[in-house]
Amino acid sequence: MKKTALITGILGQDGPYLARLLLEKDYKVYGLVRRYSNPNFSNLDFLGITDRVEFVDGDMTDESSLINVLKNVRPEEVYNLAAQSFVGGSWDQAKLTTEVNAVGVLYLLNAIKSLSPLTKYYQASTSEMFGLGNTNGYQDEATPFHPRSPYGVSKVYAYWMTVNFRESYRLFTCNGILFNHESPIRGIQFVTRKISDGVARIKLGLKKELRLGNLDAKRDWGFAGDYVKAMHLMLQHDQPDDYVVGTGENHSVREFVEKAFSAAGISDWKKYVVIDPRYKRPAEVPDLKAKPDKAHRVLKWQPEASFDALVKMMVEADLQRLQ
Ligand code: NAP
Ligand code: F7E
Repeated sequence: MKKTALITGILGQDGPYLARLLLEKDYKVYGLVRRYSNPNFSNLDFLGITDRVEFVDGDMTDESSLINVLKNVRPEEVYNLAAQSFVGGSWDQAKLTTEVNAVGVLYLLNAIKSLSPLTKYYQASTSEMFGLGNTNGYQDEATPFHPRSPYGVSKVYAYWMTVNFRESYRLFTCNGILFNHESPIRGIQFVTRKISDGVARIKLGLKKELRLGNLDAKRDWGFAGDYVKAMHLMLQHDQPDDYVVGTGENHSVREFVEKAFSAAGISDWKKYVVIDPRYKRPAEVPDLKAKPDKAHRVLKWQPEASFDALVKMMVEADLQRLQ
């Protein structure tokens, strides 16, 4: 019998990489899609797997739709990747962000508890929960949370609900506390893809400048294709637990910009970059760096793509797409 998995957020960045991994492992993959007149399957198309996923209708803000899906599918594994995931937009849409990222998780966990209590659950937690929190310059599972955005706050609620359902009802629930991970199908609003797309357009003469906010922020950037392997490993372990997942190395936005222009053969990046206060945030997370020792030790997980390889992969993909 094939294993079955339900992925929420199947049309985003991580959903398609995870779906591809599970299909390679011979899973039957269901993807939760909310109602659209014109759903956008381009990220699944990019990986060539759209036809191999079975889509089910549902919305994280509509409890009855999640109950129906759980009743009909009864998956062995649920990967909850659905979210309003753009930090920068979460101040303007704080209520929506809370309803999807926090209350939606409560609906999903309740549905699992009532209808399919043996289902293993993965919660897409995030380094944004740490915010200003750090332990000697890095973040690990013991670092206190100090979120700096409505997004970060909503994810802290979801994190603790995931822990609480494990402790209260003995459900198999795990938090993957993932640091930033990117790819050629990263959403265009996020800084890495905004840069790779902008650089490719400048290179091809389609654009004259790239407008950005805070270049000093530092992030621990990895490749999404590596990170979905950690999600899967968490649910295969014999005990449910929470894990920090990152590369252990960080870089500033400025360094990403420099490398991206250089990958396109442009050396004088300062000529093209304009600092625009519209892209600065009311409260910034200045510096994130993972200490993923537990994931290395317990899950035997290691990232493969380097920072340089990631930047190059993204710039080359955007050049190819635009050409
Ligand atoms: P993403 O590209 O923004 O994808 C999120 C998906 O959630 C989208 O497909 C979106 O659907 C779906 N969604 C939004 N609201 C929904 C709702 N009300 N009901 C059902 N689905 C809804 O995010 P990602 O980068 O793949 O990240 C996956 C998850 O990991 C997110 O939970 C994110 O917060 C978390 N995370 C991401 C990172 C990272 O660096 N990428 C790091 C840590 C944690 P539509 O396509 O219909 O809009
Ligand atoms: O910003 C700075 C910005 O939007 C990174 C999400 O996946 O990862 C992501 O959240 C940094 C910030 O990602 C621009 O101020 C400068 O310091 O790419 P980002 P994020 O906020 O780190 C975490 C782990 C998640 O969980 C989230 O879901 O870059 N920055 N100039 C800019 N950021 C953007 N977006 N646009 C700019 O023009």
